Amino acid sequence: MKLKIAVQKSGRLYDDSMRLLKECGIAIANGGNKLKAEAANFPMEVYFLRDDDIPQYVEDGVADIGIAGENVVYEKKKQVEVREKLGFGKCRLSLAVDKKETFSKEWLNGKRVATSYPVLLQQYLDRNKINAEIHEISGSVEIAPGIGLADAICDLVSSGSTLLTNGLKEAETILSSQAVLISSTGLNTEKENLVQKLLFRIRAVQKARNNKYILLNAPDEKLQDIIKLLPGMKSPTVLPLATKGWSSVHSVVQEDDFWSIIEQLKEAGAQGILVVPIEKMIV
Ligand code: PRT
Ligand code: ZN
Repeated sequence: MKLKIAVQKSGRLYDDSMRLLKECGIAIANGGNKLKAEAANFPMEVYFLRDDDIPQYVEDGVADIGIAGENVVYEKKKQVEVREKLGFGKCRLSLAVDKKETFSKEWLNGKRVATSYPVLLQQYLDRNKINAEIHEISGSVEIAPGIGLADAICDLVSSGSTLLTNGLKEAETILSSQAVLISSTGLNTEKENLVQKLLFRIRAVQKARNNKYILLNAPDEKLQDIIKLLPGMKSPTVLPLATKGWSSVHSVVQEDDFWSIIEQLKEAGAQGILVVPIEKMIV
C-alpha cells in the first residue's frame, strides 16, 4: 500500500514541499511536468496538482494527504484534517485600502471589497457585524480599487510590495497563513501508520531547523554559570580540554533565544563559540 500525497505542481509551495520530503529522507524522481511520481524509499506516490484543488482531492480520498496553504484549506471548507503546520509559505490574508484612506471596521460598512477569498472574508465580516459587499474576482485583485471596481481589497500579502506599487496599504489581517499537511478523514490503519511515520520525520526536521548545536570553551571556574545558561536536550556535555583548567561545553539552543544566549555566554566568560546547524533532531 502506498500513501498518496498531493503537492502543488508549480508555484510558491513547490520547492519547499519537495525540500521537506527530501529532508524527511524521501527521494522522489523529480516530477517536472508529470502528474505523478513515486518515492524510491518510502511507500509514497506524489500527485502534482494546482494548490486550489488539493483540499478537494484529499476530501475525496483521491490523495490521502496533501500540502496546501491554510488560506486555501479554510477557504474551500472541505472535510479534511489539518495535521501539522509546516513553517513555509507564510503570508497573511489582509484587507487593504487606498493609502490615503483612514481605515476602520465601521468604515467598511456599505463598501465594496474585491477578493478571491469570499468565504474567509464573509466570516470576518460576520464576526465583526460589518455589512459590506463582496466582489469575487479570481486574479489581480490589487488593481480593483484603481479601476473603480471596489473600495477595498482582501488579498494575500507577504512582502507588501504588490500593495505598495498599487497605491494601497495593508489595513487589517484577517488570517495568518502557512503551508499545512492535511489528511483525509478516516484513513485506514495502515495509511494512518504511514502518516505517523511521515509526521515523526517532519517534526524531527522542523525541530532541527529551530535549533542549533553550540560548542564553546570555558575556564573551569566559570563552568557553573555557563551551564546555567544552556539547558540542552537533557543537560550540556562538558569535556576537559588538553589545556588544564579549561573545558569544552556542547549543547543545543533554540533559534529564538539564540542571540541573547550568545551575549550572556560571552559575558559569563565563554570563548571560541561555534554554532552549527543540526540536520535532524529526535527528542
Ligand atoms: O497554479 P496554482 O493554482 O497551483 O498556483 P497559484 O498561482 O494559485 O498559487 P501561488 O503559487 O501563487 O501560491 C500558492 C500558495 O502560496 C498560496 O495559496 C499561499 O498559501 C502561499 N503564499 C505565500 C502566497 C503568497 N505568499 C503571496 N504573496 N500566495 C500568493 N501571494 C501573492 C498575493 O496573492 C499577491 O498577489 O503575491 C502577491 C503579494 O505578494 P507581496 O510579496 O507583494 O506582498
Ligand atoms: Zn491556485
